Amino acid sequence: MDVKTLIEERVQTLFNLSLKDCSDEQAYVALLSVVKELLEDKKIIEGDRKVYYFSAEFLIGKLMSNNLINLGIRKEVKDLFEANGKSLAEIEEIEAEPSLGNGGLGRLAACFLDSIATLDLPGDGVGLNYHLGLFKQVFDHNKQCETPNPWIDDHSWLIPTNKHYTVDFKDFSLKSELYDLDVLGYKGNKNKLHLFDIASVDEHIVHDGIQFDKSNILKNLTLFLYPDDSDEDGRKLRIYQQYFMVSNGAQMILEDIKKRGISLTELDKHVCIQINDTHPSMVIPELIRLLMQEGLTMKQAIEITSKTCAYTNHTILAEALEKWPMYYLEEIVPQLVPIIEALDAVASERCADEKVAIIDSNKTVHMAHMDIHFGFSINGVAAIHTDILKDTELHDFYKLYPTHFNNKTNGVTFRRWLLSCNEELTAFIDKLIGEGYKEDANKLEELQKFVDDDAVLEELLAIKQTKKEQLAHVIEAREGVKLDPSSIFDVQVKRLHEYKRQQMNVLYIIYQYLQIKAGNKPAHPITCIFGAKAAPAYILAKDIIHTILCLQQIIDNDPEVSPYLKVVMVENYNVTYAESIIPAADFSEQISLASKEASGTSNMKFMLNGAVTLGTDDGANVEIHEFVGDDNIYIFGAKADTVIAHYQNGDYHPQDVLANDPELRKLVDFIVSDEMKAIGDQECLYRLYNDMTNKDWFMALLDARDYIQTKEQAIADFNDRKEWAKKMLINISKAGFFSSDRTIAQYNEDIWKLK
Ligand code: 475
Repeated sequence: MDVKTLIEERVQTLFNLSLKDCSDEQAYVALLSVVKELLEDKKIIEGDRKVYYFSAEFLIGKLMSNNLINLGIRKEVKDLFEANGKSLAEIEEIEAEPSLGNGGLGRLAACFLDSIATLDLPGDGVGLNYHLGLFKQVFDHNKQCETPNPWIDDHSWLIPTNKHYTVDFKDFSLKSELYDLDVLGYKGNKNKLHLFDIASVDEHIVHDGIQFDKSNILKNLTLFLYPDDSDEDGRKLRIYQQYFMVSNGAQMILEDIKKRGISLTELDKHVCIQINDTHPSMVIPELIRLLMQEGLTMKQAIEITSKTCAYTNHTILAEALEKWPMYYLEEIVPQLVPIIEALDAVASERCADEKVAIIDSNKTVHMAHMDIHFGFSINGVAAIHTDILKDTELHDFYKLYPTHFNNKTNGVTFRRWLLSCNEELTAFIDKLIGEGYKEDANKLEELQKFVDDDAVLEELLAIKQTKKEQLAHVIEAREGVKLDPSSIFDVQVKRLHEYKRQQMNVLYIIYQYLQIKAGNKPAHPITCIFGAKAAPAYILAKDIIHTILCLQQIIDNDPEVSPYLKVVMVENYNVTYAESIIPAADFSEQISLASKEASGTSNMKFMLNGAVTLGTDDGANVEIHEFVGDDNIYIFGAKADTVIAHYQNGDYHPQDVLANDPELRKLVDFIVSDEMKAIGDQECLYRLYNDMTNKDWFMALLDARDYIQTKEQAIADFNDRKEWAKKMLINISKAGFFSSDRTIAQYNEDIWKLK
């Protein structure tokens, strides 16, 4: 039966209505039920060897649109709804977005699952089923507040399985429940995302935002992703979550291997476990423990585990590398302690230097060190990042295991970040070069031949304009803020973190505001769009949000300024929001302090959608720069080696910069000006001001001057529409390398070695 008939009949059976007469909700429910069935019928990708991607986060976004694309039926369904007076886009809005991730690392995991299935490789995800996600951000009095983000209802994509495992903690055992999600490859077969849960979780224990009793593990284990770890109970809860995840995953893998009649001594030939940053690192001692329980010696178990596990590092920020006091582990998972001690002993035989120890002299366990000593591969996520790991951050490990280090520059799935979110651009590219690029992204290079074709350049600008108008509608509906789609859309969307330097962007806004007040209008009106959540306990990040929101208000209320400058920070930035913001961007802000952003992945999504990068030579920006050339990117700021030298010498002081640049001082001073204090919270504003002028750990003031000048140049260049359109076209044509299909092919070639 064809899809159209299936859907029409489903509406009839479920609601006794025709498609024309049913509500959008009913249409959604019927569509979901049909699509789930189509997925169910798809073959599971099989192979002798399989990868398991262990990750605390899978920021999968809504699934309907992607599933329709990968099933190859999106157009049909869209037409059917249209013929019945409905809009597929509006129906897709009904789906709740699972907020199972923070940012880059979690979204990368989701892109990877899509590409693994698309390349027809056997590979599943292993994670947790957080009922209330990360949190939902709401703004109140220009401040971030956190509320629960429930996403599971009767109409979710989760498939209950009948699989259960027992996970032992020191004081009690938990029986797990496993939910699966189907992950369908583009026009292909499927893999699974396994999300573990427990039945006793109780959403009613949450009060006052996202507060809850952190010690009540039975009720809270899978409530939230990364609950606030600013206190001890919060940190212990993270260990409970992490161990629960890896123990379930490891048990599931061993069960499967035994079912297949394979000897556990051969595990490494059939299984590869990719450890996504340090949150799943306990899988190493847990796997060793389980193998020993099955009769292997410790030596055998260590050897097999080391040949099975591979580790990806996503950050050099010390605070993000998990390390736990040994007594936490003794209190929660004492069964791992003798194993970790044994691993530490083996590691110190290999090298006695405390810098590479698993357990340091303070009895703290370094998870990354365990991953490196007892995994067979360690990779960074962009060329410069891997070089920094080898040369600086993990140099002592590199000396020990030079062949284990490798780079895998990140990528993004073009199914979601082009085909699904930018139908207009997709259709245009199809028309210009055919659809071959959908299977081989490098074919986007063929767009180069149109670089002097005026009609093509004009159409590209027209599509961008359409996407900007669409975004303006979305923002007006959600935020009540009206944007001018003829202004430049200058976008910084990502987690709020000092190293990403939203505060430097703030200085630009203040600069522009003061210029306009002084009678100097910008070369072109500009709209600065922000989207960012701050970790609930990250005070300074919240101060930056507060500052942005106060600026937004001041500028909105100033008729002298608002025709030329607008600021909008959208509430609860998430994958769905990104899907309408990114296609509408003119400038892609990638302004982290060089050396700090491991890769970045929104930079790739923006370039693919024809935005031009304004960024530092950091992360994957470096590779984007190489691909597009100097003329099609705006690079500014200190280079990584300069920054690293400043840290080593301890010779960066913001006051030195300010002493030499009185104009810059005026910009910083504005944060605590009368205008700001009239509407803002003085404590927040002064805290940020004092930090920026006395500490400025991520050197925003060092690069601010260069940043402002470079951005002014980009604004001026934007006015030459034809030249700008060429930059857009070249960016799109060079984006092919940043497809996660390429990244996954490389993981497979060098690490996983699946058929
Ligand atoms: C990098 N998240 C990006 C991206 O590789 C990079 C850490 C600790 C606790 C919770 N979340 C984290 C990250 O470290 C993270 O998201 N890292 C990001 O990984 C994918 O593109 O540069 O910052």
